[in-house]
Amino acid sequence: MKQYLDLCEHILHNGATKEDRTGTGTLSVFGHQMRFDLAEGFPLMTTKKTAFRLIVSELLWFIKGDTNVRSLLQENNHIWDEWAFAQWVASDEYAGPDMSDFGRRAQTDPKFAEVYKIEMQSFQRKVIESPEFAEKYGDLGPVYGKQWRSWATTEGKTIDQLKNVIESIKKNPDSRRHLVTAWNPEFIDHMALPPCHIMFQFYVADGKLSCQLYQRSADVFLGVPFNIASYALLTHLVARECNLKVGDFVHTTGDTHLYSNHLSQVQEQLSREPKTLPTLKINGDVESIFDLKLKDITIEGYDPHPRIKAPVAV
Ligand code: THF
Repeated sequence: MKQYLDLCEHILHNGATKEDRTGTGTLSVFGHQMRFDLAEGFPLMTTKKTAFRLIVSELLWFIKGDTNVRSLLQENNHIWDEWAFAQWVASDEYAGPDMSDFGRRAQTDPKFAEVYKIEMQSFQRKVIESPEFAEKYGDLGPVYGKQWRSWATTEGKTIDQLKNVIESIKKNPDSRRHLVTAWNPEFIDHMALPPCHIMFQFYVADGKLSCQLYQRSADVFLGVPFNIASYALLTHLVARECNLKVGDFVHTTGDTHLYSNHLSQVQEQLSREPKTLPTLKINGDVESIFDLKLKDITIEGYDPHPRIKAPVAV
């Protein structure tokens, strides 16, 4: 995926040094756009192994309208753990060792990293074993799933944006209002993390469905490979639902950054030669997007370069 490697080069050469909320520091550019023709193959990184299984289970979690990490943990998906853990260790009920600023301290202090690991594992175990604990501390607040499937109205009703957008694509494909938004200003303060992928729009032309995402903040090394594959998958799923072929995925990003502790990993990735893109397979026996399970969605012909590890900024 040349578009992605070009973006990495662009930030390395033109990025401004910028501090951020997590205290890690970044190289950053503002406003960038990539376009992926989904007919050319499924845009999953080939220059580093990317865990497709985690991308599918996260997207199905959004599609279900779920906002609790419990079901992710049950599928052995840990990409949202830190944000739930942050709520737990900040609560009155938490009585363990001090976990303030755990994300940064775990990177810099090996002794603390040990203590953190134990506390995190104990948190994960409690979420899995106790539905009551999970309800209280595993919930990330009104994040993506809530806004996509049950946006709260002033009249006490809910709006199912995802169902509505699928209906509108089927009934009125030429509409310019095929939108779903996760940015709900009234509830931003109640979310463990305000949404990064804010809004997406579908577009139909020549029997093909395209999708554009606006992402306010893009962690180019760790998050963006997930975000591209996730929205490419969503486009495939909605196209299948509406009997359309797939068109382009257009990825528009705001603060587009490389974390300062990801730079050597990016250099390593840039030294690698991209390979042929894999193909997506969806179980044809399952009709509705709302009934799909993890095992129904697979990738074929994926032969990436090895994984490159990097710490996630919390
Ligand atoms: N916060 C930050 N700093 N970056 C993000 O990408 C991000 N997200 C979500 C919410 N907050 C964020 C969470 N998404 C990984 C990938 C996606 C995430 C969080 C973490 C990650 O660590 N991936 C690793 C390993 C995964 C594994 O195999 O367990 C990787 O190498 O890809 C962006 O929406």
